[in-house]
Amino acid sequence: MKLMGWAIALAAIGLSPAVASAQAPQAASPQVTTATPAAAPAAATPAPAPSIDYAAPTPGVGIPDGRAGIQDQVTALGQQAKDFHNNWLLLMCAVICVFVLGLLLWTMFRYRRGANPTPSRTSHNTAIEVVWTLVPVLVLVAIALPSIRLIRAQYSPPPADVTIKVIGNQWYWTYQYPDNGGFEIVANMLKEKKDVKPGERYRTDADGPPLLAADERLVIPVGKVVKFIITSNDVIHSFAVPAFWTKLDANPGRLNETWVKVDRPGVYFGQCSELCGARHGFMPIAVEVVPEATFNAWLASKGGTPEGAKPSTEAPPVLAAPAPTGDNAAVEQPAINQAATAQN
Ligand SMILES: [Cu+2]
Repeated sequence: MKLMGWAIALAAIGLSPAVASAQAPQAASPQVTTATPAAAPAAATPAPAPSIDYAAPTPGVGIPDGRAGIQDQVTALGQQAKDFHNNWLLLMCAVICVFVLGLLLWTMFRYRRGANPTPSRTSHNTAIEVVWTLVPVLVLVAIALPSIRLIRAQYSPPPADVTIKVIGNQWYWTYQYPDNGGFEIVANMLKEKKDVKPGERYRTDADGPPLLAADERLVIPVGKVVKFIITSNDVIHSFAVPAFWTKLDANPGRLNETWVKVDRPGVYFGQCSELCGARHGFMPIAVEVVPEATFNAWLASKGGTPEGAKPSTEAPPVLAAPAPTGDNAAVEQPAINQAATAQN
C-alpha cells in the first residue's frame, strides 16, 4: 500500500486546482521595461541594457484551462510521468475496477438464494489463496518499477547550466541567480484593475490569468538544465509548476534541490502549493522560457551576466523598474514587498 501511495502521490504532482477562469489572452502587449538605475552610475559604467519583451502566454499551454487531467508537459521527465499516469496507472486502475465489479456481479447473480439454495461450506482453498496473494504483489511490482525509475530520474540531475535559488516568503517569491551576477528578482502577484489604486500597475491578459500572473517572471533558457535550489525565509512554502512536473517544498533552514530542462519556449504558471498563511493562494509563479540569446539579454537587463562572463559593472546590480505603458502605468515596486503585501 505504501508503494501505491507513492505512485498516487507522484501521479498527483501534476494536478493543480483550476483556480483561474483561464481567460485566453488574446493580444500581446508586452511590457518593455527600461532599466533605470536607482543611483547615478559612474561615468565609465555602461547603463544596463533594456529588458526583453515578455511574451504573452499561449492559451492552453502552462495554464489551467478547464481540461481534466494533467497539464501538457514540456519536460521529458514530465512527459514520462504523465505517460506513466495516463497509460499505465489509469489503465491498471480501470482493469482492476472492472474485474472486481464483474466478480461481484457474477457472485451476486450466480449464487443468489434462488439459483443456489444450498450454499457451499468451503472455508479454505489453497489455490485461490495463493492467487489472491500473488496477484496483488505483481500489481504492486508493476507500479513500483516505473515509479522507482521515475524517482531516480528526478533525483539524479545532469550537470546544471543555470542555477537559481528560489526563496519562498510570506507571501511572494524571490529568485536569485548566484552564477549570473547574484542579482535577485522579487515576484508578487498582479492584482486586478478593480483592486488597485489609480495609477498602480494591474494585471492584463498579456501578464497571464487572474491569480497566476506575477509582476516579475522567473526567466530560464530553453533546452538547458536549470537547477532550482529551494528554500524559505519564514514558513514552509512549495514551489510548483505543473507543466514542468515540478513540486518541491521550500523549508526554512533547508536547501531542497530539483531541476528542469524545458523543451519549448513559453510562459508557464504555478503556485505556492503548501498552505503557508493568509495569502497562500496569492503567491503565483510565472516562468518564462526563452532562447539562450534572449536569456542573456534579460540577464544583462537585470545587471547580471552569462555564467563565466566577467561582470560588466562594478556597481551592485540594479533591478530594472517597469516603465509606464499606456493607462496601465507601472508603479515602482519596492525591492522587498513585505509591507505592500501585508496590506492587501
Ligand atoms: Cu507559500
